Amino acid sequence: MKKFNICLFLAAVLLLWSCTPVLESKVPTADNQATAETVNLLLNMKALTAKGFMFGHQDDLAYGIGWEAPEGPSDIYLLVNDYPAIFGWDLGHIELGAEQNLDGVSFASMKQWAIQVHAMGGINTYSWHADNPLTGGSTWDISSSDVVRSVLPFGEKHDLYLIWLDRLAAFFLDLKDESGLPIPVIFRPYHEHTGNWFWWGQVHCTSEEFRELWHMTFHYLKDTRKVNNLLWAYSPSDNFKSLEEFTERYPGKDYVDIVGFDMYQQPGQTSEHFAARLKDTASLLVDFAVTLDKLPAITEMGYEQVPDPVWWTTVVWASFKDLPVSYALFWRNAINRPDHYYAPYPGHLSQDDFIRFYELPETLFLSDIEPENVYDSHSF
Ligand code: BMA
Repeated sequence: MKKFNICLFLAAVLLLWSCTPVLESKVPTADNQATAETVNLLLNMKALTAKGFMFGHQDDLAYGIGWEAPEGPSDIYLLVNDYPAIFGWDLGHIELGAEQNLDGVSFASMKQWAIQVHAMGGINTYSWHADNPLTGGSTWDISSSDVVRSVLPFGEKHDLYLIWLDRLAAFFLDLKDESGLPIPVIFRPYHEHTGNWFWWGQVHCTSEEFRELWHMTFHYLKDTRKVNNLLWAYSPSDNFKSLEEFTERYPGKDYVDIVGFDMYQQPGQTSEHFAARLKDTASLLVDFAVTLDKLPAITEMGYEQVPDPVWWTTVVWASFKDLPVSYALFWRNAINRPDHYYAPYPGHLSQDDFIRFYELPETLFLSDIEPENVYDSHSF
């Protein structure tokens, strides 16, 4: 009888165990402790690729052609009465404890704009042109190839670098909405690492060192400093032709949410040639993103001064119209460099084409994504 009872009990336990649904503990974000709103943002960005691709602009609210905040509000707004969906910012010099970034944008204002963008329903993304921690030079100081090694554990600048990461973390932790919840943002560190112009570039460190740099940054922010409002974006330059080349320095599936590349039309390059390259490279990216199960985006792009009057529809739109690219971030309309601008403004020769581009249903600006509330759960 006793034996029978034990058998019955074991059978019941087994049955119960086999019927209990396995709890899916894996969140879709690289950060397994990401806030609910951060997870929602990634899922909503994925869902939005079915609707179109989002237009992004660097430093859009800070300055433009002939104005600087508090004037504004934005070169894009002045043209189309709407804002970009994606707002790019750069954190270079946050590591120094400076009040302004390397382009003279105040970090205090940048925080206010991040809060404004979030409240309007837009999305913030941050790059980080960090100074050279070994030489004290700028982000473009490539005089030494020991820099990455020097900031890794046991390196001579490791302790300094952790202080830099503390300052970076403090900025992200300070991004709070009106109810005190952390604002989810995209972080795109160590960009264009397959080029050689930044201290973290390809010829200045080994693949292992680059990956270790990424892992260290990721874990320090996420685990030590509890920054759990970041989507992590990986953005090499556009010089890859195969998945092997694209992932040569890839930090790994658990460290990345968005994969992309940076690509610029060069002076003297025809729009036809550039459009063909952009389309091919974006198609490769989409294939890789599917293979890697990540969200594809053009993390930076542009054509300085946009000298082609129909560039927006014939190059940008034509390249992305059939691809599930999440967004394309166009670079800044610099206030401190008169010839250095990448978005149109009222009176620019490409303004009519940009308005046509804006009106296409599949180009997504703020008014297109705002009703979706990208920070809300849509019962995923
Ligand atoms: C570069 C240029 C520089 C700027 C840097 C960081 O591409 O726009 O003038 O300092 O980005 O924003």
